[in-house]
Amino acid sequence: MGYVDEVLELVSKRDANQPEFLQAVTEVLTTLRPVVEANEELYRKNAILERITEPDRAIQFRVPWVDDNGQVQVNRGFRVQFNNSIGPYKGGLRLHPSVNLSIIKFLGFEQVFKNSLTSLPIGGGKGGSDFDPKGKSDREIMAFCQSFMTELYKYIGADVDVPAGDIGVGGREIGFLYGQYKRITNLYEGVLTGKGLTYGGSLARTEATGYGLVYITEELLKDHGTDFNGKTVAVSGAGNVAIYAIEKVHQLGGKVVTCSDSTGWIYDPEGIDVDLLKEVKEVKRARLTAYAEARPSAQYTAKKDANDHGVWNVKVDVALPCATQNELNLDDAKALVANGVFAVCEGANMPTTIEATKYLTDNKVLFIPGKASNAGGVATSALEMSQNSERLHWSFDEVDEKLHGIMVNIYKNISSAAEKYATKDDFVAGANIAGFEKVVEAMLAQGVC
Ligand code: NDP
Ligand code: 2IT
Repeated sequence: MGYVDEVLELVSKRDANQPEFLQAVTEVLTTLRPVVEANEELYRKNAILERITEPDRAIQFRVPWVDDNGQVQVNRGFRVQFNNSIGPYKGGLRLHPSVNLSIIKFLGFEQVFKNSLTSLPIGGGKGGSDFDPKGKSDREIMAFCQSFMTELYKYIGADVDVPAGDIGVGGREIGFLYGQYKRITNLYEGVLTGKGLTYGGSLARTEATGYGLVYITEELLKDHGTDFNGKTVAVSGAGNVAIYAIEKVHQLGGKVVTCSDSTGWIYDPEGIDVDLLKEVKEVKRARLTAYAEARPSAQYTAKKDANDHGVWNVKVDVALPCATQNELNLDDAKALVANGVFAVCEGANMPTTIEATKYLTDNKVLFIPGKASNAGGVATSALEMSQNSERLHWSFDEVDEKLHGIMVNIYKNISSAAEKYATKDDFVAGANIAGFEKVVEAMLAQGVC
């Protein structure tokens, strides 16, 4: 049996009850075959694949907090510090009832390769909790965040591990988390990114993941003789990544006609009104029904169940999944192909199932995986860390220009790795291989650790 298959078997046995983690490991290791086979003796001797699939540590803790009725609630908190070979652990915190160790490990594993692709010095980690922020008052959110940080602060630091936002964690939550870290440690340091602009945040971090996704998609389109002008685009999600992806597509001359949340989705043939969407989601924290009520051209469809992904049935040129993992399955891929989709680029982490990815790429749809196409968020987090270290503040245009350059560079690197080791335009292999090579070189240089 080859080395890749041996390690896949080992991980499947060891983590049999972690389906999302196994999915991510399978997707990465199977595409690494050409590189692993070329270096089999060296990698085996140094147990590179065994080490890269096992986190440095996984911390789990109790998060007790008091709700508005005076009742004590208990949630489960996680921080998985996956690999710090090329820099301090870096990755977001997710607050969603579905969060468990499997989900945090898959996200931490992906983050290792993504962060490497940014070309900036950041290792991979992820954390979060099964706390559900929906319907909670600001005071309850603060109580939860303070309790979460009261445990988390022991394991993080500006040069150790730097968390940020993810699903359910935006500016409000980062503010409460930062305040508690500062209060406990008495340190004013860049321990979190995505901070507010008055206390060390970076301009353009809010926009960065969505903008970065569209910058790399634009590069892909350019490389294939076209651009966003006049293109119709489907976006899923209606959160941070989705909103700023929609905004940038519109700036580049495309038209986004869909968005969604966990209960329903919008089809708006006139193009999504991004200012209205921001008002509904960022200010009012309301459902998409509020968007449809305020916008005559919009049609709202309630989801029948969690597997109802109506947005992928709309005829579009480009699809940008920006909600959550496994939200684009084989049936969705078939619908997109039947409607003649040209490119699918992932804004979310692992939104496309392995079968759907294969179907899309077998049918010659251009496909960029999230670890490359959503890396603009974490890359701009690393730029926030740089600004914090030098105690300076860069302009919006300066950060945005750097972000653009980083995304173009990622596109170049994943394209050339695909051509060198796999086939032209196999960006899944290209992203995994390009991300892996740098981490492995650092692991080998640092010896057994
Ligand atoms: P937000 O919390 O801002 O938005 C998430 C959106 O996805 C919401 O519209 C939400 O709907 C929907 N959603 C979340 N979970 C589910 C679910 N289980 N089923 C259906 N819909 C769901 O998160 P972000 O925009 O920050 O994150 C979106 C994706 O992008 C995630 O995969 C995240 O890991 C990834 N990502 C985020 C980055 C960032 O910088 N924020 C960077 C790189 C990747 P509802 O509100 O109804 O739950
Ligand atoms: O998945 C991701 O890359 C993020 N949620 C952003 C992480 C970060 O540290 O900015």
